[in-house]
Amino acid sequence: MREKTNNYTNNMDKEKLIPREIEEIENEEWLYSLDYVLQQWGPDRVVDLLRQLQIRAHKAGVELPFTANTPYINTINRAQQPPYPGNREIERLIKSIIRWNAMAMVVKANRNSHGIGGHLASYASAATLLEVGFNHFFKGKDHQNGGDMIFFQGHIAPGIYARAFLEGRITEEQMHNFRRELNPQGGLSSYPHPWLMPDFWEYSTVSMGLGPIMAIYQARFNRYLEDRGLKDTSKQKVWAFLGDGETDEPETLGAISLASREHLDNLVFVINCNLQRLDGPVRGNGKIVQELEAVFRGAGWNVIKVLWGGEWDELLEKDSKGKLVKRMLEVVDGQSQKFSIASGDYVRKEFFGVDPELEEMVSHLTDEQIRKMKRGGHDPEKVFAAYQAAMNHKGQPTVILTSTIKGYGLGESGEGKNITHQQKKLNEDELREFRIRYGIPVSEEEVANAPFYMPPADSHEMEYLRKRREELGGFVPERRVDIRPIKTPPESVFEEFYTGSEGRELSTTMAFVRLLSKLLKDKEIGKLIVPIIPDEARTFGMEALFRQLGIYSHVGQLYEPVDKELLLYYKEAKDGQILEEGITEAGAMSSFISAGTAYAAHGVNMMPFFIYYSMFGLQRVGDLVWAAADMLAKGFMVGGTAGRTTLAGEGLQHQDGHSHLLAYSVPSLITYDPAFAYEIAVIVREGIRRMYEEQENVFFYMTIMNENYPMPAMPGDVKEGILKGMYRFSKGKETNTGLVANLLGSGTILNEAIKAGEILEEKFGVSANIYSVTSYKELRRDAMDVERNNLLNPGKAQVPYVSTQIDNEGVIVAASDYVKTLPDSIAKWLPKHLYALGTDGFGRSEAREELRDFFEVDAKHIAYTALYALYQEEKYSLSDLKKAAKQLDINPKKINPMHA
Ligand SMILES: Cc1ncc(C[n+]2csc(CCOP(=O)(O)OP(=O)(O)O)c2C)c(N)n1
Ligand SMILES: [Mg+2]
Repeated sequence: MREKTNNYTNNMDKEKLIPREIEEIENEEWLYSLDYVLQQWGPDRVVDLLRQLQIRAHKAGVELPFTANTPYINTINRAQQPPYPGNREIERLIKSIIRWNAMAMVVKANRNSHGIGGHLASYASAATLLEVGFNHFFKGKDHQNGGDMIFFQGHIAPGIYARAFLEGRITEEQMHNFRRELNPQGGLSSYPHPWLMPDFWEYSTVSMGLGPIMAIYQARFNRYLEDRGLKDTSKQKVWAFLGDGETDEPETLGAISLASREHLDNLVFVINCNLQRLDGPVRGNGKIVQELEAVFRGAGWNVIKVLWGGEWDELLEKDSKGKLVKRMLEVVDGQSQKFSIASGDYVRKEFFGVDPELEEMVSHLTDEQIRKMKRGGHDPEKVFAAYQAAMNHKGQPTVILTSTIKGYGLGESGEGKNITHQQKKLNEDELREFRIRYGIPVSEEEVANAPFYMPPADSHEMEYLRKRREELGGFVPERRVDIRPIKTPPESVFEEFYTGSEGRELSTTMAFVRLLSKLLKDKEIGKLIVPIIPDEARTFGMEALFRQLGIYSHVGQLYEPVDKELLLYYKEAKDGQILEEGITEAGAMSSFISAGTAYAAHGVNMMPFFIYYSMFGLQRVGDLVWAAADMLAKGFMVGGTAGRTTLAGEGLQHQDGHSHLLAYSVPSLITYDPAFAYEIAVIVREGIRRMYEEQENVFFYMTIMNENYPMPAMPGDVKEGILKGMYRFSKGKETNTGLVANLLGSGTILNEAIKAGEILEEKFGVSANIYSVTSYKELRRDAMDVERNNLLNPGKAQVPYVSTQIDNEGVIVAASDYVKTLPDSIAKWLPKHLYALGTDGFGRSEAREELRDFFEVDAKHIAYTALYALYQEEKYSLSDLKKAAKQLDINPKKINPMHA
């Protein structure tokens, strides 16, 4: 950058010093020419000239520094601003009352229960951004265009409740019980949680970063519904309100290029740049707005900056030399924060005082007038102009970067302070000041109690508020489920899987894909299925679906695919059904959520099947899975290439031996680790029945594996057992020793248990009952339910399902391709000690057989463990056990895979 001396400007080229007067004359000439061209021919001509200048300079060897930035001023200037359609005075009054009630609910909550938490400062800074939306933009569910989808910043919830209180949707008792949901009179959840307030909240956003990424995929899913002819969503907008601090989350910015690539002009981000996060400034030494502008413009978004309130317009118009604009840009955010709460005198000296011409510019203003010059995000006219521009913009998503003050209006103790995020209390003086500043009609005696204020129902403000919402199609947010249940496809669709593969070898993955293809052809549900794949369709043998269904692309296929002559070519189509997301599990999970909540959001029963590498699911995008549960999303998560030893060769980062353990943590996730094709068919049918016919608020997780083996026929009527989590697959042969072992296996490791049973029977005379455990989680949850019931209702003891499965005879050994915690989690309800085998420890790049030996989950280790268990019961001698160990090639000196 340029360094100034008194009379010369030191240009980049240090040799040439331009006399200051000459520089100023040159500047004026060039700027005058630009003004002339703009006036004469309009902006396009200016752009053209600038481009030509750029080329000329480039050819002459002048390197222009890259910038995606525009000046640090409002994108929409005063002349372009539309007239404000609302009644500013009444809207201000409504906003003030909401501000007061939002503040009061947090203050009260913390007086009643110290440490209950809540936030004052974030809503205080966002109130204008939201109120302009509520009064003029956000469409409710009854609007003729359909409702908008609004992802509210999670911790501004008090403001949303305070509005709903005025709207008559939330009672005063509930307001009193903010963050006290267990209160018998009803309370309010801390943040947007559909699970807890299913008629109110739609999108869970408080885990920073999830709101924005879900909003992007929601906007894209709306297009998908439209392009597939399932619903007209063309007039519905998706809004995401987020904080500037939140943009540091990779999820916030990680998918923005999808939005521009897909031309999602139905999407608007509003980033509240109050320059602060929780602990302090977001970019004290930089400028977050400029940083974000460059990022979003670079990614192809329409960027609208709303930085300065109307009070600045006059000054900016006077600023013919660009000195004010330059000053606005050079002040770093930490300093801006200081200016935002400083006295007028300080701003005059420190902001304007750096240049006599700037100082002169404000000489007619009093200190008080200077102090009151607003940030853009607090000026409804500026905000309205930006929103309207966003609504009308075509071909690109829009981000509105708006400057505000955190804790706006909270007075001395909070406004713009670094501690403001955590502030939860106001003292009497502060309450009084707040009341005066916003003109709240609360009496002097009452003010200390921070009472809620509800204007009379027939007051102008209440009539105005209701009328605005009526015209916009009803209250927001509102979650509404109005959907007809789907009929589960008949058993005939699933029956081919019940009869086995007659010796033909296939994997559970192949069986699943076959089933999915069949369901996709089903007349009733076929079109509702949304197959979602990050980038491994070929890994799962799903490429046949490319041709059958097409890969969704809004623009169709603009090229001739290289494999066009093949039967299974890579077919993209505007009405394609598959969402092939590319390598983004977070994006794919967001699509799962959009599809899985479409029954509520759109009244369309979509059925997502999200198929991915199981290792990159719950571990990689666990927080999104949690959000899906909160949002009552439905559908099937299908973890492919599962199993620590079954996915051979791929090693430590790919081989999943714990996603089922992670699945335990999500309360409404029904989880299965099936071994055979018929189990998969039973599970998927039941999933459809429970989620779409019975409309239960659950979703399903199932792992599928890629080892080939013959699929047996269903051994009798075991459907109930499959679904409850366990059934006896085969009964052991009678042997003359009277020794019995019960072997429990899951997934592909069930085959090892079956082999172990044969070894035990043939070589050691131990009769082996084989059990398939499809879900330790289901077994455990049933047992926990029963146990708790028994505890609370003594004398009426019931027995958990898992306890009814194995009788007292015989030892118990369980093995799976997952960690030992799973079988251990049901051990206390079994009649005997359970010996668990599993894949604790890191994976290895190896072949299956070696891996199963390494992790001690192969047939020989299962058989040996059963003999050891018999020895422990004193039914097998030590010397026989040692002999057996040799015979089975068990190595006692082997390293423990758990530590290795
Ligand atoms: C993933 C995640 N990490 C941390 C938090 C805790 N948290 C809540 S609000 C907040 C600061 C938010 O700052 P910003 O996004 O700028 O919002 P503002 O309140 O300033 O509008 C933090 C760190 C969270 N909610 N989610
Ligand atoms: Mg912030």
